[in-house]
Amino acid sequence: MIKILHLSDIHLGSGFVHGKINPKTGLNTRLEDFVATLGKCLDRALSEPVDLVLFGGDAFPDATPPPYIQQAFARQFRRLADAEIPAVLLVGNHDQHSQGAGGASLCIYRTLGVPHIIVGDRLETHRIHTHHGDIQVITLPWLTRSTLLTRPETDGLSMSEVGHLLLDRLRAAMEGEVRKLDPTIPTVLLAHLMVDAANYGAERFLAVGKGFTIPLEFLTRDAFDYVALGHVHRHQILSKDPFVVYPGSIERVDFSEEQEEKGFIRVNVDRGSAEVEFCPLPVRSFCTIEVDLTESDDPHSDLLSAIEKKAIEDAVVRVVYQVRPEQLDLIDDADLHTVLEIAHTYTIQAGLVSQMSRSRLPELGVGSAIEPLDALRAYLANREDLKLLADPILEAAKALLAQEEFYIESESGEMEVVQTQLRLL
Ligand SMILES: [Mn+2]
Repeated sequence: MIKILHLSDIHLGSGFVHGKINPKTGLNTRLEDFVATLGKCLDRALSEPVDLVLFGGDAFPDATPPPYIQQAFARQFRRLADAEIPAVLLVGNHDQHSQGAGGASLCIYRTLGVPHIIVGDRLETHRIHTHHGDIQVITLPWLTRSTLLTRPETDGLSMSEVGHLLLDRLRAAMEGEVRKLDPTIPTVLLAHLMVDAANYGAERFLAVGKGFTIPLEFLTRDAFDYVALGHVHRHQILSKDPFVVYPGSIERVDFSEEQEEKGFIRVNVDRGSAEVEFCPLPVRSFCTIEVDLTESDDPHSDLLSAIEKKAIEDAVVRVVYQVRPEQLDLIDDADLHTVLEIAHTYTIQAGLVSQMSRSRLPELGVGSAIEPLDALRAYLANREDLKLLADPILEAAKALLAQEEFYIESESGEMEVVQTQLRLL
């Protein structure tokens, strides 16, 4: 039996907006949180000790992290190398450089020949020796259209035709890897991808408009004893035969992950069987306090009692409240800041609701669920000053939501967003 620790989506260097500068270290506290949490994962790997660590991709927010963030990451994984525990670092979409063959931030570990660290930046099978025998790990990094197709092959094809072609190629390439496998030792597929059966979280917005989804049956093959995934930030088990698992991100990247438990996976794998256990991590909590005070006689007290009901100590807090303009003076801002001081960081968003726009925008009221495009339409309809831009804004929003149009333009989400903004300008 081989003992594995599977973690994913570290995103070291993300979410600084939710932190503050630690005066003792000069570092953003969210970087310190992320490093501490990564440290806790690897503490477990060392204390067991496990035979192998699998990282499912997205080490940093992009392929060119600042040196102090690269170093923080390297210092942690160095602990595994020192303990001679092999680790496979898979390349996620955030790790790939947007310039075609620009490489990935993680490739430096291969270039330097760091012992026991394997970089998965292509579809490839690695046979790894561990203290409890050999295991084969197939790495499948984030795929883009240019990974498997050339431009002439895709000219004139629709997005869904390109998607099918890509999947055919991937199927053939994967078949080639599977046929080379040694059937007598355990096999793990380590992949950074979007499975069509997954529930998405923040990663959908962090990675606008690229790539394609993989059908679950592509992953549930007899050849695999465990399928270790990365990319989706919400932990989920998509299949139990074999286990197909997203550990989720190790820390909350933003408020969309407020309700999600964070952790990593401990796996025991043998040829033909696997046991998995989700191990929660004690991460900093996020807390949204949303309250409509427009009908309140004493908005300040009502706001305070809404805050009191929540556990805000050391949390990343956002207070969102709605008032009518004539109520605004009744909110004591200084008092509010005093009450919120025990939070790690906080933001206060006050929304002014005039009688007129309330009647015009009932669909945007607190607590009502509404499609993003309808919300945008309602918002634009209420903004005289944006009248001329309304159509292009809606068009760009549609394209972003559809995720497809911009995929044709370039491989990089960041660049695609820029293009959208340029179009608006
Ligand atoms: Mn990703």
